[in-house]
Amino acid sequence: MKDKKTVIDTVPAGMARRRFINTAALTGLTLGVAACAEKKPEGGAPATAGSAPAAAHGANSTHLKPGELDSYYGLWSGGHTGDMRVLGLPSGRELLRIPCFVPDALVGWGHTNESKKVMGTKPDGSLRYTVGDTHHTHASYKDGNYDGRYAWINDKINSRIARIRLDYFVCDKITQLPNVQGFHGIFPDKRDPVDPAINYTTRVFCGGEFAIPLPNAGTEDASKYRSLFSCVDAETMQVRWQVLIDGNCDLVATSYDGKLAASNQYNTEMGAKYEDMMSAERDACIFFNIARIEEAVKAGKFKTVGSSKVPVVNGTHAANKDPKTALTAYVSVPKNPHGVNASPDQKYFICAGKLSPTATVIELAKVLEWFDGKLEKLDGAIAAEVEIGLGPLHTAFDGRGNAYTTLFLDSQVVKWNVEKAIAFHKGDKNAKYVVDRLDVQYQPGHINGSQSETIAADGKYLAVGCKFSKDRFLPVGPLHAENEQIIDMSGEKMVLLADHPVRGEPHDFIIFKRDLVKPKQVYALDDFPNAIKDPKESGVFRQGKKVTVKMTSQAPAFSLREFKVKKGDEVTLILTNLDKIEDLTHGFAIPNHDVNFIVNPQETASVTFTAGEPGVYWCYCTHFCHALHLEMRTRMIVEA
Ligand code: CUK
Ligand code: CUA
Ligand code: CA
Repeated sequence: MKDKKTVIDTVPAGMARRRFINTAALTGLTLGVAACAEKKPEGGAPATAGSAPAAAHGANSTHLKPGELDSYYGLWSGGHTGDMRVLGLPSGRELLRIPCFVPDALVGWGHTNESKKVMGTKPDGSLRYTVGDTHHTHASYKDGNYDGRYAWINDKINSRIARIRLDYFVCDKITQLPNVQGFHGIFPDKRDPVDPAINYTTRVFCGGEFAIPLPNAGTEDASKYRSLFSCVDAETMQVRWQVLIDGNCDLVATSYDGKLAASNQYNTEMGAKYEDMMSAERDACIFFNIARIEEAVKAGKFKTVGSSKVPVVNGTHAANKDPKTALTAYVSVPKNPHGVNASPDQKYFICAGKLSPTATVIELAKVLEWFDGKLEKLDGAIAAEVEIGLGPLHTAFDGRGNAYTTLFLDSQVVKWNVEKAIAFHKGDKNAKYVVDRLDVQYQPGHINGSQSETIAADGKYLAVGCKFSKDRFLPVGPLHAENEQIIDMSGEKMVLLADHPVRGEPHDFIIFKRDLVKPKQVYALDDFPNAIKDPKESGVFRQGKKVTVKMTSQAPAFSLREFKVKKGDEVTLILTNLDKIEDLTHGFAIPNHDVNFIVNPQETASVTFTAGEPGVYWCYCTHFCHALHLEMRTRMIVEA
């Protein structure tokens, strides 16, 4: 293990000498992690001798003086908490959690009727799902840069995609993908492939990772399972179409011209066990020709699966042999690749090897030539395939021609130059494409740079999501925080700036300049059809056993000082916050009725519950809003 780095740096990266990780080496993989646990803390010493200390660079720092604002937003996937987290960068301060797939106690997500409608309910009114597993998040584009309209995030467990409005930073729609299990990669298109006037995102692509029977009626013969690649309309959030493929989808990326979407495939073997999934020496990166797929849908060349009405076109090998009509192209990539990322110069897609120590650079122009029948072999689209280190996963960019790839097994970030890698691949053995290596703590997964996946990549800050934090923070029992590290990427050498503990497990994130979003800090009353615009509309309105309570809040009082209902009533309580002042949020909690939610300035929210045992229940404001916050109460009197 001690010579690992030297070996990689000196062994010629010829195709014949590639050292794939085989099944036997999987044991080594686990051992590697264990060995790291015993590794003495190195104080973040850079991997390369001669990496200068942070002070010598001084270009960028994570330190902000009190009251100073961050210069970037970060949108972080929340992982098991099923939310999106908003961070300020470079400080790394967490500013907000936007609940999406999982109930949230602070805002009452999953408790209010409005949020339940977004999340989806069973016929009895209870939530369909209360767990989630978000991995990937990306935002809408215009002219190759973020336009601040939307962000999207996936839920792998239940194949749901959530949209976040970036004016209010709230989740406003959730769609479940039909006939998909393990929805993993997600990426919006960057413009329309046909209409040049549409220079912004109108579609979001979703990769299906687990193959299942289609339709999903139990069968043990895994060779019959298939995966679907889905396209969701960015505005309506309806599923527009799906593509039946061979193999599976993992991560997703899109070209800047809008023509292609790509997804790396680690299970072209279509295996059901991990040994089978890693039996082949090469897998693939699949490219989807968006315009052709939509022509096929228009021409009625599709089927449907089960009860779903979504058109499914055939993107399998067998149906796409002729490049001139092909909907898909499968470019061969070494063993179980992970991650596909589009470079900000708009020219390349980069797949990391995971079980191969390589990165594969695929040239967009060549893939398009193949679709035009001008490139005989798809392998000709591979511009480079070079060794970069062990366990490469995800890649970020600095806009200066360099790629930064996480090496899970090496616990490093490797900075490498794309054009030099191409030169090396073409035979220039003097081309030193590896620019720098930096130890990170430990076992990094996702990586992203400021503005990295846009044409405005600015190469300032790099964030790395380390899966293991081990000794980096105070011990807090068996469950460790993960370690999100911030790196100064502005110089030749990377400089580690800061560690940040995060609750597991975020996976993916994006970082963009703060002026790209224009958040509104107060709602408009008209945003809510059930708003109570005047305190005089307050009152208790009964229709049999169904009771509607209308109320407003204005610090430090609710418009009703008390209200009466009867035991067993189905009570719907609608609360409008008439305060207009920024940051003046009120809460509303009812003891013993499982009710607690907030209303932000000019927001309306409602809850429906069954009135319990007769008695007095002090409903109180849960959000500190006023000197008389504790006095801000109303009584619910439940009569027999
Ligand atoms: S996967 Cu997690 S480290 Cu779901 Cu994005 Cu690569
Ligand atoms: Cu209103 Cu506290
Ligand atoms: Ca494989």
